[in-house]
Amino acid sequence: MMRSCRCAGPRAGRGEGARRGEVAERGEGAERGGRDEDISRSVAQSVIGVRAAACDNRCMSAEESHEPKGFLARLRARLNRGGASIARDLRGLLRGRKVDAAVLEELESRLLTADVGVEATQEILSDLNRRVARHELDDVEALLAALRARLVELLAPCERALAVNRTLHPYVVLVVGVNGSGKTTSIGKLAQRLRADGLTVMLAAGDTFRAAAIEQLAVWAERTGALFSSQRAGADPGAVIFDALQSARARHIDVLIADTAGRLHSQTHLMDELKKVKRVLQRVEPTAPHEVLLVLDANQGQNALAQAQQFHAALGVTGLVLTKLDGTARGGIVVAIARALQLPIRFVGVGERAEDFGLFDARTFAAALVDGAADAST
Ligand SMILES: Nc1nc2c(ncn2[C@@H]2O[C@H](COP(=O)(O)OP(=O)(O)O)[C@@H](O)[C@H]2O)c(=O)[nH]1
Ligand SMILES: [Mg+2]
Repeated sequence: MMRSCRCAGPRAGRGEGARRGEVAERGEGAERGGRDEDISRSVAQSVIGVRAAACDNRCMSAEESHEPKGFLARLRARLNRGGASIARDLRGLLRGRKVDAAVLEELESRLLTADVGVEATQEILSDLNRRVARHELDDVEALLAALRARLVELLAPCERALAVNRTLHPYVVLVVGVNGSGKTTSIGKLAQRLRADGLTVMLAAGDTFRAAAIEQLAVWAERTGALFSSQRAGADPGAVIFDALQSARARHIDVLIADTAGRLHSQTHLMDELKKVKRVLQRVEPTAPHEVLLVLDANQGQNALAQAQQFHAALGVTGLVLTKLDGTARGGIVVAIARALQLPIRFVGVGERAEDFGLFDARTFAAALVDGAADAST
């Protein structure tokens, strides 16, 4: 079985046999840096993108975590294409007017248009209705502030950054999602962040459905200085990822990120295959995968929620990436997903470049959803 294992970038070549273009020997040095040695090290979890030495998996806002201001500004500007925010023209329309049933109805239709979903919308509206009845929200500004606060409440439980356990070599991230959702691109962006945090990374080309998918991942490996483990198109994904895990372990790599296919002959077939990949990983390392990261395209609206439910039921998803928030008028789907699944949202994508990827921050997101790029300090 052929496998190429390439590396680019100075830190990636920590283990021997990691030079560019070299074919790795199977099982080489597999015991080196074994688990006993790993466990004896001091615990060092790193929250990705955060220069903290230790983490207790607590909620951490993007602001706190030194997320570049540029990313937050881009999120604000690009979410719902900026102009399509929930509050768009509402202030002008309702200035000086009392908040009444008609105003609440307009707000309801805007929440539904943004794909917040029927259930979450009803929940939000009944809360706002109660407060209007108590005369707590007399004008449109008070109403929008209450809406933002309610959204933050719904989104905050999902604000949990990925915490890589540095005592594991490797920490294994299995990336799943339907075709075109942005898996490979998100893997590249994540690899970039991990590398910037000084971690060694290997990418495993588990989407063997198309040769182009393998090439696409190889380009990201090259660009980010990650090791790359692949076989030919059509190879068994389980075998590819199994070999990659052995190889990453032998090289004492910090993080292995496994790409997978998003399209097979049927959805059942896809889930069965992914379950098999998970089992195969567990044969090498019973605690793996340490993160099952589901990538969802926000453009898919309610369909993304259905996908999340399906993947979660089949695989036990531990984290989400929401992509393409730049190109959708349906950013509200994040609220529907947050409410329905309460899964950690590890990252959001607002464009195709590596920088267009950042931590999920409930406050920024709620403000962007309600007010777009406009200033909306709550
Ligand atoms: N605008 C935008 N495009 C994205 C984002 N993430 C991924 N893409 C694009 O979506 C397309 C599909 O992405 P890909 O990673 O190949 O999806 P995969 O099939 O799940 O691996 C590519 O053209 C990516 O550049 C994002 O956050 N914003
Ligand atoms: Mg792909």
